[in-house]
Amino acid sequence: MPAIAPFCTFEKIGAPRPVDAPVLGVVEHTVRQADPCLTEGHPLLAVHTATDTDQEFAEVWRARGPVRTGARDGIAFGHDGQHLFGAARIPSAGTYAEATERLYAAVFALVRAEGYPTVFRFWAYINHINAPNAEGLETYRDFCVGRARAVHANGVDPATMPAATGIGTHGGGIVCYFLAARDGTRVNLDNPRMATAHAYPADYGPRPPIFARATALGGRLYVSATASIRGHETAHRGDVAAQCRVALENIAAVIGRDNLARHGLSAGHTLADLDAVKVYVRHREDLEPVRRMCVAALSPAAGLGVLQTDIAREDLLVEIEAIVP
Ligand code: 3EB
Repeated sequence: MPAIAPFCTFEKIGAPRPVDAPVLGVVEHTVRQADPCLTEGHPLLAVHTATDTDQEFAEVWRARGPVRTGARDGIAFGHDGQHLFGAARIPSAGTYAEATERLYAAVFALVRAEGYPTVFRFWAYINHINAPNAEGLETYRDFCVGRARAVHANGVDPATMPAATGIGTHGGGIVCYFLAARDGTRVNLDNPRMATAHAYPADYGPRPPIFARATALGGRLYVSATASIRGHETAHRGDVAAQCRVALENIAAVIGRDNLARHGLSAGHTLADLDAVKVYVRHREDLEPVRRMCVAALSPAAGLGVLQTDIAREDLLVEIEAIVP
């Protein structure tokens, strides 16, 4: 029996948790940022992705048994024998490529050393993501340079890089967290409607983003932050409702039966199967309309968090990530 991959629930920050359900890691989406730390037996970090306290929630990753914690190269981690959750932060700086390369290299080294070689989900929250860095390069592109260098310098095949979120935060620097598995088969999925990110043309930056559109592991599907992109081009500039619709259509395409069959998987899912949905909205006035569109498309039982952040491309107004549990 392959191990069941971990799942997260969205809970009220500070709400009491049952003692019989150990926690692998917690990410608080809040109106402030706090460096990763080890507390109450697991890693905890706070990301400034909310602009109002009514957007706040805690993303709680459950463990399958007792959790051991540690820290290495600035990465705080928790692991339960099957899965590892790690978190780190790069402080505010004029350029990020070097520190990003070091951080991803440290992640690759950590998961090898601890015996969880299969990374299956990455998140990176980047301050001033659309602003130029000290050398005039957009900060998101600066981040992509560092990640690409780390992938190549460490002999990692770009096609093995899993689903990811690369998005804004109002807090300083870059906050990163990730999940890795001891064993189990990871299948990275392309989206038939979208170009493979690591094959984007050079107009999107000196080095491409490197992530999969979704990753299947242990019976679950982790869907990357997904936007209104067709091929490699932004669709519906300036129209948030149309962008939200295309983002949802793109997610439906990546989790659907045809796409899974193309990747050798036999299941098939629809938007009604999604849970742990995080919706990132660029402009405050778009929060409620986007929330309403997502509520209409999702199961009423789905965990849903709607946050206000900047997004990796200046012309993207909304981005959506989710899990098929
Ligand atoms: C895109 O598709 C939009 O750099 O890890 C989405 C998900 C995006 C992940 C990343 C970036 C990342 O190009 C941006």
